[in-house]
Amino acid sequence: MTIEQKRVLTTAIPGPRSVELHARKTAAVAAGVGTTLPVYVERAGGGIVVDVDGNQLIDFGSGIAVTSIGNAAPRVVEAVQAQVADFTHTCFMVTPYEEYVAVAEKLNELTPGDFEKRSALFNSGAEAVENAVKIARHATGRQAIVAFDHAYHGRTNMTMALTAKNMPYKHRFGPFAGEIYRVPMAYPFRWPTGPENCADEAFETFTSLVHAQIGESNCAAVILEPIQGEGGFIVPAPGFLARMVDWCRDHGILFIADEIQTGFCRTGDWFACEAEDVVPDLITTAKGIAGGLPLAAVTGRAEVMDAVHGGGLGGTYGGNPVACAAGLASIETMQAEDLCGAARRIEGIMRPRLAALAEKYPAIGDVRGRGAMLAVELVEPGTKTPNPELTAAVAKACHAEGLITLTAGTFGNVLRFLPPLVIGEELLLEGLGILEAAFGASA
Ligand code: PLZ
Repeated sequence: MTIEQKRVLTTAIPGPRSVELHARKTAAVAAGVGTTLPVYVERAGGGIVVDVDGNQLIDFGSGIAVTSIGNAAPRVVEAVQAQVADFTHTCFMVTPYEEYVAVAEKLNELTPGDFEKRSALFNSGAEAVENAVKIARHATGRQAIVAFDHAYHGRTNMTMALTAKNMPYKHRFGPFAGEIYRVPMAYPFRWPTGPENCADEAFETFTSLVHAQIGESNCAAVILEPIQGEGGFIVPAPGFLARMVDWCRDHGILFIADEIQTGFCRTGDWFACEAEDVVPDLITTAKGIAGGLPLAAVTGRAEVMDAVHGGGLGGTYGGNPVACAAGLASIETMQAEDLCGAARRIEGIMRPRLAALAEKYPAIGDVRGRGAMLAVELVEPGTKTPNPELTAAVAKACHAEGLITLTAGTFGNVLRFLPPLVIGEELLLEGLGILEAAFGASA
């Protein structure tokens, strides 16, 4: 069923049915599972989410960068319906099927690097990261893994250890997995000596820390999101990524690009590494890969991936046939509808409006991101002191007007925008208008 691409508010947000459901949620669901906006969803499609009270909200979140091709996208619906009627599960490790192989072939073809590759499929981003670490350690015979400040890699034990932020992800959940080392991020806006020095100094700090505290020959891999997601859409200072990866290669250290949030057209390329001509040894993907069905992958150099003995990788559901059918349909949609181009067009519309907003409101300290992955970082005017209160107030004001926006950042002071790549221009502009009004009311 197609949903009219129009914002409609019939009740307060959240409406009475949502309030009722939320009371049931509180009584039934573990308190640790949070809620950004307690609006209960009935249907969704394109750039619209329809709630149980009949409100139609504009979606600037895509379920955290997942429904890039739109919710219930037609090709995905059709492929899933057909697959679910054929068979739902056999376990690929028991009796395999073509859909899994076809997804692996697509990933090997679409990811950066014109060398032979292999892929393995999993269920979640965190699981993909866990497996990338397993593979890197096995292939190199080394243990240390280097992660960055502001990194987010998941909520399982290993990926919690890789994730930088304590609240809410790590607090009282230790002890964490060992042999994880952290280095400063090349974060231009907050680099102590200024953005112009960021790439060089961050690179020097990186190499000297790896040398002095770990030893290059003990280091299996470095993992980095080419644009950090949960950490606040931090784009590394230009040049840092390429230099860091070159240095790693000289020392036999693998580079794992965590493209779980940035991948699949989100930043205007198939993968964010491409903008800097960086070729990872291993790349983790999830989220946008399958239009909302749980699918994730590790893709990498054949010799690294194949280093692991037969039976060393897997899981009951990894590469489930229904998820694979959705993955193939999603990739087909991205290709047929040129969604990389769509992400660039979204940036072309949003970035000037965000820049103008920053001119008007000195609380906006930085506008950044790439493609349809854009953010503003909020500070106390004239300083770099984070302003999480204003961030929360603006997000809340947007929610009340029927615009789904998300926050992010180590200091909770980043408003991030992740519209579906198929969002219509009118909705995009209306959403921006709501955001501007929210600043007017809160800043
Ligand atoms: N790596 C770069 O962005 C997931 C987290 C939402 P999973 N980001 C959304 C939350 O609060 O749990 C993410 C990511 C990057 C890994 C992950 C983990 O992916 O599919 O959530 O496990």
